[in-house]
Amino acid sequence: MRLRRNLMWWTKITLTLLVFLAGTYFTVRQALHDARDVSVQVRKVTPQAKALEHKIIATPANEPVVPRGYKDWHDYDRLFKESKQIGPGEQGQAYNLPPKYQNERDLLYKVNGFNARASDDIALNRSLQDIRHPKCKEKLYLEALPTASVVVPFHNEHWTTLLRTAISAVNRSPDTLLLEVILVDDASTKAFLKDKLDDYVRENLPKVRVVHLPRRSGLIRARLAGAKVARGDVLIFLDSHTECTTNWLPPLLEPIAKDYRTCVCPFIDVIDFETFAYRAQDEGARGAFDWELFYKRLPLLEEDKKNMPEPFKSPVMAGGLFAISSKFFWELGGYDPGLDIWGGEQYELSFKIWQCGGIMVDAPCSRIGHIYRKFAPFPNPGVGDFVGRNYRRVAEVWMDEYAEYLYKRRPSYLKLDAGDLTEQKAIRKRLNCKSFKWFMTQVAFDLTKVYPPVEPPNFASGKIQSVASSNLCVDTRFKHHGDRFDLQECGRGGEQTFHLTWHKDIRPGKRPVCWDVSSGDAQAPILLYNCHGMGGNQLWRYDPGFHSGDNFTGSVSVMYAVIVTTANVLISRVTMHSGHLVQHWKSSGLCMVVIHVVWTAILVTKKFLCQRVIHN
Ligand SMILES: [Mn+2]
Repeated sequence: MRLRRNLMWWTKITLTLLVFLAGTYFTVRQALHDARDVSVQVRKVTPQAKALEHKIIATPANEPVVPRGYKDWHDYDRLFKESKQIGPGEQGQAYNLPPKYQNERDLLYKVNGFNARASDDIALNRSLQDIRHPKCKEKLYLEALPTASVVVPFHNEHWTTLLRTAISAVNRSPDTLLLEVILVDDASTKAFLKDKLDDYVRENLPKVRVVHLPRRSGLIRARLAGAKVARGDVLIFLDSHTECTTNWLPPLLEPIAKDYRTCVCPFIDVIDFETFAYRAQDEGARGAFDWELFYKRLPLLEEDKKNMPEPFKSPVMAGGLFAISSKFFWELGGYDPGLDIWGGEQYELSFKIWQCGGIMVDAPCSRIGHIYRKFAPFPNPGVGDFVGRNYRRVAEVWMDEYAEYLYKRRPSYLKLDAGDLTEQKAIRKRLNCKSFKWFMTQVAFDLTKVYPPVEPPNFASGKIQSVASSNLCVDTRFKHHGDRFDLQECGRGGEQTFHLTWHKDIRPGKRPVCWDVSSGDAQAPILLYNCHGMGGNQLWRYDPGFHSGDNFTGSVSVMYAVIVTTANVLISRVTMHSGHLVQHWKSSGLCMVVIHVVWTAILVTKKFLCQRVIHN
């Protein structure tokens, strides 16, 4: 017993001694090491060195403090080099192709739907102006960000626009973050997209590779094919005629680094289809849809505006450009492989993300330009109403009782065979996803205010007939977005029935085009424009008690009235003069007629002036 206690005592003493000796050894060693370092760094302590040392220790308030774990990801060397670049389209400026290339231009326009000949004169690594929110320039992002694979599906893309997509992504990404750019050739028929592309990429773009699909698969399956071979932590899908701008990548990756179930969309800017000028589309909006599943946008929330340029929540993505972790993408089953060609996939993925535990945000500091084509140059590869079939699949699996609102507007979808939905419904069950009602009330909570599931009735419907020449009626003659229209003989074919809808816009027939005045000129033409249902340039109202010359006691100070010349339907500014409307056009010498409206649906005989009202 005693022996044992002695032994323990000796052991304790020995251990304490050992710890003490080891401690002394390391302290002395560190001191010697430090002394050596100091002797190397400060050979002679000059006043300047002292000041410098002081500055480093006591960082003045105006110097940026980089918090631990964060980093300024800007590539300042590249930014400086790009700022010196000059030439066609440089700094994102418009490039006007010299007229001598008109023939080449026309040929390439036909096959691309944009001015591809102009693109050919613009450097593949052209510079762009920095149009980001000013605060983006100072933003720091996590140092530890996941790696990214960029997936770019294409079918018969033009050479220079395709390469500019890849090169802008590579050049403007930190080397450590961008693993690869995968170009997925969806069975293109242009010869240069085969061996020539493979050779070019092999020789010039080590991070880029091309995957050729053996047969035409459509956008959705081409994206899936690219995603399957991607090795990065994050999948970034891009369109094949885009340009990534400065520091676009870290803002897409950071929200995913913080929570892998976040899907992030960049701001999509506009590359002009004619001149390749780079400009903003807007400064942000939340993605939405109407009940025919047309993509729409909702205004930012007050808190989103206040937090700019921090990422804000968005109910659905536009579709073409987004980042998602590979892990989450495949947990969700990727895209429904039963979706054909294109259409509806952006809703399928968006609903799935939200309903199955993820979130979707837009990152204002990540901006990518996109060429919106003037027209679609390719024939549709799909059979029958493939978009309708896709919508039906999405509605059946994800939209619950809200699917009825779609079918009510598109009864033909009920007759389409959507195919086998077992696997998709199993995913929803397996991931314990929430209901569509949850999505509509918690995520897209303001959507039904703008796009009510059951449309309120029109305010009025009928012909718009000239009072001065009662045989003439406004006729849009089935014209399209961007077109003007005029008067025709009443009842002579054409498109002469109009609706003043509950959106307070005017639509011919049942088409989603609206009367729109985008110019602020005193006598601006009224054009047909895709309806946005948000008032603004498309806000019209009528005042049944109002006739020209009447006293006007409304609260608005500037009013416009619909007038017509022999050739155009115009809008004209009318101003108040001591309580009376002064009609400017009367003194201008032009031949114009005030249009009176006969709204047969509501007021069979009463005539009144249709006004467009600008609220100051
Ligand atoms: Mn596109």
